[in-house]
Amino acid sequence: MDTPAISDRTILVTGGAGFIGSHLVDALAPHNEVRVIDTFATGDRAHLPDDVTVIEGDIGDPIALQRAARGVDLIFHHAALVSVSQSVDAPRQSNRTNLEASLLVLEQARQEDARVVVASSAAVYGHPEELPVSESASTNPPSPYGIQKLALDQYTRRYEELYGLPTVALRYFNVYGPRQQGPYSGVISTFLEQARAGDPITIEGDGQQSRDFVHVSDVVRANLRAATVDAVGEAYNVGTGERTTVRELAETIRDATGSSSQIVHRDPRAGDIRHSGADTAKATRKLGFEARINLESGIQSLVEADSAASTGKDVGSPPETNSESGTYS
Ligand code: UD2
Repeated sequence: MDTPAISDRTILVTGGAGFIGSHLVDALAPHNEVRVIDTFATGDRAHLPDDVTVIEGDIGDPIALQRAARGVDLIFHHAALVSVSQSVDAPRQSNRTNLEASLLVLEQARQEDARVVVASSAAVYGHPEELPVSESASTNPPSPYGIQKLALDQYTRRYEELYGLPTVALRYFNVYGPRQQGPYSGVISTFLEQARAGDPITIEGDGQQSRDFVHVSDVVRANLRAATVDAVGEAYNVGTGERTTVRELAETIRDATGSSSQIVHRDPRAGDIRHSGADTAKATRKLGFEARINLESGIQSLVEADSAASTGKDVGSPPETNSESGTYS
């Protein structure tokens, strides 16, 4: 199914200067009036196109949020404290952004009668009882981050039931791609950095744990579909349906970079989830979304972008490995 073009809308992207938000802004800005609210604590102004309106502020500040949301007809809510370990260290602090301030965003959407697409997470499932994990699986998050995302995910769906607001929650699996950076940025960017530097690639535990890695450009496409889908008041998995072990990932990255880094093992991460993988059937059927970029080509394009940056050449998006065929390989 083709991704709908969204045009001539007034749109707010919370966390729009962050990793996922800024890619979404890139897709929207040419054809819409786009506003971004961001604290720039982790977001980067350099990632924003010139023609967006930027409100530097916190979504927990009702005045700033009101100003940002006035007159919008669509809100993509991506502002969050994304670190699971930080949420364990300071649960109230992350709860303030991930839940309390997020409720302000939902209330503001209600005020403006705007559709809201909310960034939820595979973290809501906790340790899945069955794989792949479907949206109707039990939810038992072990971390404050997961608890906050689960509450937000439920609020998002209930806002449709209670107030008739068109809402969609997107449960992201492990998202990767350009602009992912910083200490909480995820295993792919960490391994790439280690491989490029020739440092040891550090696997936590035995490396047999697995994840469903989804490219940020696919995540953008899922958001664009959520902006127009008829089936609102729902949560959808956003993953590829393919699982890769951390060991395989380390080897793929070492090969793709041509690095001579050693692959080493250290202690497993406390509370780590062993396996995570999306059942994509509902998203395919009701959201009309299927991931198109497989892990190898996604990593390849990150490696090429890096060498192009050092030679000044431009590289496009990664090739789509599944257009409409339903086969993902
Ligand atoms: C991801 C999300 C998190 C939450 C969670 C839901 C990211 C960055 N985080 O956490 O926000 O939604 O899923 O369950 O997407 N690892 C290594 N070496 C390293 C770094 C990581 O072996 O240097 C391992 C780590 O122990 C884990 C796996 O790689 O088994 C993935 O780690 P991650 O931090 O990229 O993401 P995850 O799944 O913990």
